[in-house]
Amino acid sequence: MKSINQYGRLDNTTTCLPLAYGSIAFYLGAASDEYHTHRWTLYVRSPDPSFDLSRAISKVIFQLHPSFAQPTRELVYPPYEVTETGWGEFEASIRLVWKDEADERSTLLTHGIRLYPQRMPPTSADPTAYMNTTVPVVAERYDEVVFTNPKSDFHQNLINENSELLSYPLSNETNVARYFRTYGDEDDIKMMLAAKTYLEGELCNVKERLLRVDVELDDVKRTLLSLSNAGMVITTGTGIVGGGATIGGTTQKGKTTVKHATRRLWGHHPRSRNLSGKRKSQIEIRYA
Ligand code: SLL
Repeated sequence: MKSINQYGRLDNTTTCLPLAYGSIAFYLGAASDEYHTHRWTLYVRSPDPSFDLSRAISKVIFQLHPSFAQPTRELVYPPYEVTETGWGEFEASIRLVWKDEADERSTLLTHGIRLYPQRMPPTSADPTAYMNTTVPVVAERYDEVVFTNPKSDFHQNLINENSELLSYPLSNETNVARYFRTYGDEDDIKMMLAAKTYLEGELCNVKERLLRVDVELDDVKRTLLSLSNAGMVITTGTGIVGGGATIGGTTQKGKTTVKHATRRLWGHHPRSRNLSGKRKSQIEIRYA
């Protein structure tokens, strides 16, 4: 049982409110006015599409770049969003003003509105070719606001399950809500599995490369051995650049000794784990 203190707040309690906020920008095409090349929507929403964010928020104040007419935009009702046309990227701020019953200070978020895709295809000679009028540039962040020892009523209001449908659309813009990404365990697990598969593949490649190098090394040694048997004095040193590990054989005149270091996949010197280091062979041949 949670205890309520003299300020009407719950002791030893935190309430977590997940949020998603960001921008979705559409390029308006080559024929657009140079000051209005993009149409973008800046928004804050609940990552859970069935949660009514107005249960927590009394208003959202978006602060745009001063080049916009009336750069301060206050939204008292959801969906909390501003749609504009413009030409440039800038850092907007989003102030969340909590319900009076929360008795909490407002929370300030910042978001860099992005209009241009981050990566341009390297082969495109035409800079507008990578700008697409149908696929928007989405920049969204997931975050959680944590209320420490919240007011009891506010806490109850946030944790109560609500299976009713929202009384407002997720966005007033056609084409925006469909780009809202979903957050959930299922997606996270899929992402982690994909990452795991990728890493396993990379590991396999590295192992194969190491095995190939080992085979090459054996070839070099065999060649050296046959040369030395043919009457040459050879000294060899083979190591990993920067790692300093030496795996190799020594051959003396008349008597041949080849020291075979046991080589495991990762080498036997801790620093030979530096896989980016290239193996370097130093071969010196002197005629007897
Ligand atoms: C830049 N630092 O230089 C940024 C500023 C400002 C963007 C970007 C105004 C549109 C309008 C607009 O797009 N401002 O005039 O309505 O890139």
